[in-house]
Amino acid sequence: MSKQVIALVGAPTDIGAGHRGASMGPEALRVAQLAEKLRRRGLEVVDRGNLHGPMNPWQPPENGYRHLPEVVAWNTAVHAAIHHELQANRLPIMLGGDHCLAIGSISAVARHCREQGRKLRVLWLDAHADFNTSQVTPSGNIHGMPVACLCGNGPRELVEIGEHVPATNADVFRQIGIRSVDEGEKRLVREANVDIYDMRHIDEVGMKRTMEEALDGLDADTHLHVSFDVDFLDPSIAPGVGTTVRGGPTYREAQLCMEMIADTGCLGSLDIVELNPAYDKRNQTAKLAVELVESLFGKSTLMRGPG
Ligand code: HAR
Ligand code: MN
Ligand code: MN
Ligand code: MN
Repeated sequence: MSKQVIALVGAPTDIGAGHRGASMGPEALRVAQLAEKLRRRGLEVVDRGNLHGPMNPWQPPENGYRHLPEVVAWNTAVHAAIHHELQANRLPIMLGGDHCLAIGSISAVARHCREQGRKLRVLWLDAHADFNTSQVTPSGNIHGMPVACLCGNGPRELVEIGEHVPATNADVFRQIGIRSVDEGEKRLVREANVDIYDMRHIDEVGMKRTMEEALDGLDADTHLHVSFDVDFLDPSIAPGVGTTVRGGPTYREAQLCMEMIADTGCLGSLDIVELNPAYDKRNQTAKLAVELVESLFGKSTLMRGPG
């Protein structure tokens, strides 16, 4: 197989979030030299620039959803762009933007896997389960709903992005770092039997065993998608997000997580979402995210392998 090219796709919007500013995420990642750092690792990287979509009208929820038509428009654009890159055998990195955009990216990845007869595994690195519905959401913010939508539990317009309904199912997800789940959402994740490695689990068994469990069963036919919500990280190292939740993975735990994913050799696509430069200082959170993504692409901080 020829060397895989990485394609950066910017989606500068905070349309699904409860705080403004994630729209600046793609540029912050570019300023932190995401492309250059990956190229320094010998990888080929093309930057597709930014997708376009509606402005954030900053309206209250309607029927349990904030900005539903705008969220649909952005996700439709993301789906098309990510599927296009996968089709051309490139490894897409979606630069968010808030986490509602994972509906577009993961539905595209799931569609591509179906077309290629490949298995899908999604690692959802996040403080939040993002499994809310309009009935149980405390906010109406759709960035709290993408996993539910991808599993068919959401508004028709979002559930149908990507043709196949549902786009995927709860079995493919492994959620890591979870420490904030709303009351009604707890019942939904239990009913759907989502595989959640919460912070309690990481405290008890450590990141190493957690990742062994989450990555168990991958093989050469598995496409691994990583959906990296930057609020996964402890806020002491990653303050540049809209919804910080204390008690997240440390710098070393996050590095180990990324290194163990790299070791699988299965990584096929990535989202970097919820980075919010309006809450950051000196772009430190973007720089950390870039450092972790370097590890995800095989840069070990230890003296192992070709690092
Ligand atoms: N659970 C809360 C809600 O639905 C907040 C969750 C969204 N926050 C995120 N996504 N950053 O992971 O409103
Ligand atoms: Mn999230
Ligand atoms: Mn395809
Ligand atoms: Mn989150």
